[in-house]
Amino acid sequence: MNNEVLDNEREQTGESKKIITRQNFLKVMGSMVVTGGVAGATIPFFSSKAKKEVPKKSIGSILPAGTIAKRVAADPTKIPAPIHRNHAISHDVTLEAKEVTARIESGVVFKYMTWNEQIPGPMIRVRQGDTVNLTLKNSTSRMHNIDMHAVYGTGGGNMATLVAPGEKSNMRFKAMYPGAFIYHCAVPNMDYHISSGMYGMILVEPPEGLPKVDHEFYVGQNEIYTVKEAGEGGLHDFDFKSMLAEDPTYVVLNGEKHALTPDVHGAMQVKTGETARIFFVNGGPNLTSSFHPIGNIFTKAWSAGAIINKPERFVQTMHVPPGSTGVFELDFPVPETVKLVDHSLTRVVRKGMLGEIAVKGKERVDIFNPNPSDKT
Ligand SMILES: [Cu+2]
Repeated sequence: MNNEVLDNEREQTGESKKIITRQNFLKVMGSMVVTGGVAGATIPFFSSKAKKEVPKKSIGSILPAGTIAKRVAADPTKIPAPIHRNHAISHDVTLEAKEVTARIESGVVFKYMTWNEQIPGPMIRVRQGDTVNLTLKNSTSRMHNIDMHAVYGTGGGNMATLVAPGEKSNMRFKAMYPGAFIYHCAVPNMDYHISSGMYGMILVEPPEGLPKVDHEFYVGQNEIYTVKEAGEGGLHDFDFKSMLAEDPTYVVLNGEKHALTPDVHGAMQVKTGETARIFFVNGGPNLTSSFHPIGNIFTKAWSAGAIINKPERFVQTMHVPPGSTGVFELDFPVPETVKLVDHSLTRVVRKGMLGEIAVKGKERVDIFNPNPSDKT
């Protein structure tokens, strides 16, 4: 076993616990403010830590025969139901930090860091005025925490929720304002952790609730930075160098290349005449998404997830910066496949950023006729 492997294993087996104590964490977060943000290179802790976390060689650069990688893409339909309630309640929510070796695409695997083994992490749904008891459970060998943008409080709860390997942390907050908000890990290497999958959404419904739709889907975009080229087989180790250059290997919807398409886990399904609402969260950590439904339009679009604002109407492409969300409604008058993309199209063509909604139903040639010369 060479030193690189040993170094990596030390990091994996909890040496990070000694390095990042709560006290240390405070200092580091303080120095970030002093140095003007999280640019990385000016923060000694940040760069030395970075070196520790990146083995130069993959331990297993070729997948063992018969390896079946886990699914890490969240099912976009598995979300809490809309709220029909006129009073406040308390919610007990537990998020578990778990590392998962899973596929990015066929023959390519990556060591993801997740909340509850899914990307994006579970969607939390509450009503404005509700109280949330949030517990973080850490089943990994690294420190984690949560910065939740629905929280009034220091760091969105990042100090309160800081949790060491094998331990639990807890915070309680009242959801004071409505909207769809990101939550994300916010330890000093937060860009690494978010890129590896540690982000999700909390939806705080306004007291009157949301308009009725036929379907709701929950999806999230993030970048993955690896030491190999996109499509190169085997285990892809994380790459700090390409992250510093903000030049990802993959840009993905729900953590995997083409996860929500018939080729992988299946498209989202609707029928003609129905409506759908998409809850979209951009974990980033660095790239703004130009989110667009090919072959369709957002009939209503709430920028930044600010759902009590008047929506924009019939919008083709919406900017969703990292650390933000968008809420979008669509109509489906004709049968088609709607492709959800980031219209920075290299990310689609070469980096994997694509999901699909399959619309089944009767043709409406009065609206769209692909063969107008046909007499039928
Ligand atoms: Cu983390």
